[in-house]
Amino acid sequence: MLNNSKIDSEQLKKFRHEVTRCMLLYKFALAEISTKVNILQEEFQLIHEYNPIEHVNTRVKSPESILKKVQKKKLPLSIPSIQENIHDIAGIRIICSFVSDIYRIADMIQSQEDIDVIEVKDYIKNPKPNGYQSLHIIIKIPVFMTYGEEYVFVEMQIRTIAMDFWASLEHKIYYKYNKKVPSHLTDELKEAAEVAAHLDQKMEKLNNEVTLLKEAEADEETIEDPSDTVKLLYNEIKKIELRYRQ
Ligand code: 0O2
Repeated sequence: MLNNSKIDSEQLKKFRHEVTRCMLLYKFALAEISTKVNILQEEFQLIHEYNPIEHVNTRVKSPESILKKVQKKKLPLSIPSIQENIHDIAGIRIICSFVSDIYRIADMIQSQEDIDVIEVKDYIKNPKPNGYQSLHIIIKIPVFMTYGEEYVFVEMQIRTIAMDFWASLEHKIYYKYNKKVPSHLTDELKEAAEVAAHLDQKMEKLNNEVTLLKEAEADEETIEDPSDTVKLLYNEIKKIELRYRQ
């Protein structure tokens, strides 16, 4: 633990080494979860011919933000305490096309055997009073280091484009007004969150209709001549080969 007493150069070196090791752990944890998400995305695309993920961002929390959280939560200023009590140092944000995709992705991640689900906060079913919506999942994921395996906390935020648009604007307004947003703006933000949720519902409904139409069209496709089947399969294999060579 760090305190105000003098530290010598050996202690400082040790501290630097520990902090670097710790930051690397979070970086590797994010690399692992990103790989898992990429695999799900590609496989989903293959099976359902549709990509449920719009984009993915990862970040390691800045040292300033970590220290602010240490103070806010009145935690001891030590690396083990920070690792144990601050669960969002490594964060991944997955932006999905539709609300149903959020739960599909969440289920697929949560069912993986090497992932420990620590906490789920569903701000979609229960939005925050200000209107914030998102699905938050705190997981623990193993990272394989030279000295053995370490389980690392990662915060996953899964949301739609509309939820993300709202959250990023609200975040800007919150900091612009130094966390004291005038009440007329908080009211309007709440209203905007409801509009965003309505848009999500509407888009999902439209998408369901399009999917049904596509399924009906696919059922009608028949091949009359057997030699056409060979040509068709050959062309399909060529297309797949080209796609996976890229
Ligand atoms: P940053 O800069 O994004 O990292 P805890 O993490 O448990 O101590 P809390 O608030 O109980 O704190 O966790 P919660 O509710 O799961 O929220 C964690 C993160 O969700 C926040 O991280 C934000 O990224 C996001 N978030 C939560 N509420 C809101 C909100 O009202 N508006 C917006 N725009 N984002 C929100 P940080 O650490 O606050 O910030």
